[in-house]
Amino acid sequence: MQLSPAEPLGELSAQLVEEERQDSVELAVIGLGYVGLPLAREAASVGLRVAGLDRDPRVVAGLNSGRSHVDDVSDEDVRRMREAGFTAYTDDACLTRAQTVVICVPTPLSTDGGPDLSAVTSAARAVARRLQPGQLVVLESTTYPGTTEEVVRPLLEESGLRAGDDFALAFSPERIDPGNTTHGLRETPKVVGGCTPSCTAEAVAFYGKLVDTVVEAKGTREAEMAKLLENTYRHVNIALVNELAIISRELNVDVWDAIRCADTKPFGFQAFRPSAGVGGHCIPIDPNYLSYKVRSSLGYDFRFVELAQDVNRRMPEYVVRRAQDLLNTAGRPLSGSRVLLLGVTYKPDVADQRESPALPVARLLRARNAEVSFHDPHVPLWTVDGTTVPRVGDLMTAVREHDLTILLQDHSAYDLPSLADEARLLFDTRGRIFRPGVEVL
Ligand code: SAJ
Repeated sequence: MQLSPAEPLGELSAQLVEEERQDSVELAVIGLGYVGLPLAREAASVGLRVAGLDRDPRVVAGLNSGRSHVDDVSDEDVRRMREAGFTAYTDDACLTRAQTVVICVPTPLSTDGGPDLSAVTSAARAVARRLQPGQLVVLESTTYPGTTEEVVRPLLEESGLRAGDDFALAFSPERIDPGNTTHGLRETPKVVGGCTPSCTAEAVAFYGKLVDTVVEAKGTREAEMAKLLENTYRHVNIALVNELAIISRELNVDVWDAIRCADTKPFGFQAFRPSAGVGGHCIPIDPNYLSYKVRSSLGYDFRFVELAQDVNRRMPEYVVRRAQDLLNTAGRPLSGSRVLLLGVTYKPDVADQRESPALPVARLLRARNAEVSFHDPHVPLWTVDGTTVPRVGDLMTAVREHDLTILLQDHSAYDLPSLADEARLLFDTRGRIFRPGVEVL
């Protein structure tokens, strides 16, 4: 910056402050995926200056060109963010200029089923290199209780700055629900837990600008555990109804009707429903963080999670066994039969295929020499173990031509009654079509 010597000191410092202010951003988001990008969008929409940091240059280039790669964020959203001053970077220099840094990187499972925190530690090291006194750092990535204190904090304090004294550090679980049109970031209460009360207060003040309700946790561990409780609760209860579905069939009980009846209870019950398996980036993954922490720190199994994993993981095989029985009843072996899978994403009306049960179902069908095809309005191309699965064109023609159609995801685009009318054999794993001739899970 060229300083003209003629400037009176007062104007000079004002100019410096203004230029510094223009360079500074209120928020830097590390990880611009389904969690980070909606956070950046909300911050930009309330007038905060936002920088985004992502290691993928294609993501950065796309965003800076006004294109979104996240289902729930439109290109128009990104263009508005850009007009509000949002810029994406691959270089972490932007972190120096941020008042608040939020880490929203993925926490997948490693090959041994434990947490893979490599993205979190890499992000924490980048923040440490740029850490400034007075900054607020928040981890949003789902992880086991203790990560913020035992993993992130030491990495940040390698900067020489102390959490709680020189900078603030907190954990705030992400609660982004892909495809949810009623509960976005602003409408979903945000839990925050800081390393110290002052850290919590700073995190509350920051999120208070973005969301309607901020909930103070006792500390980082309670905030980390709250997220795992939320998702383990779903995982365990989905496993419960999955096992109940298997048992009910043996007992000649319509489990779907039993769930429908139980769901009339206005308190103390939440309905979950059986399916071909539990997919997505949260529910089948997050509980493993808890069982990992229990096993590694306490030396014993978190049995609920282990059992739920076992039940949910067995659902694809159960579905294929039921398909085989259904074809046998029709006098056809599964081997050589043409089987059409409807819905290969992990849940209805999303394009995300992560951990989708369709994958193991297709794998098991192929292992039994079935000819597998698929249809999904959100998936133009699908490969299983490196082999492309044929995608049928006209759906009504396809269900007439295939020996068996299996409904895995009841996308709202599907005309289920017509499918039931036309299908040669239809196996509904989502409990949507109750009529004679249609097999339901
Ligand atoms: N599933 C069932 N039976 C059910 C509900 C779900 O088999 O009764 C299956 C789905 O088909 C899917 C998987 O479980 O394969 C996960 O479904 P989900 O409805 O839990 O959807 P997710 O994975 O998108 O979960 C998200 C989570 N949000 C966050 O982690 C921030 C979860 O915490 C939310 O509770 C959930 O959305 C929601 O409420 O919809």
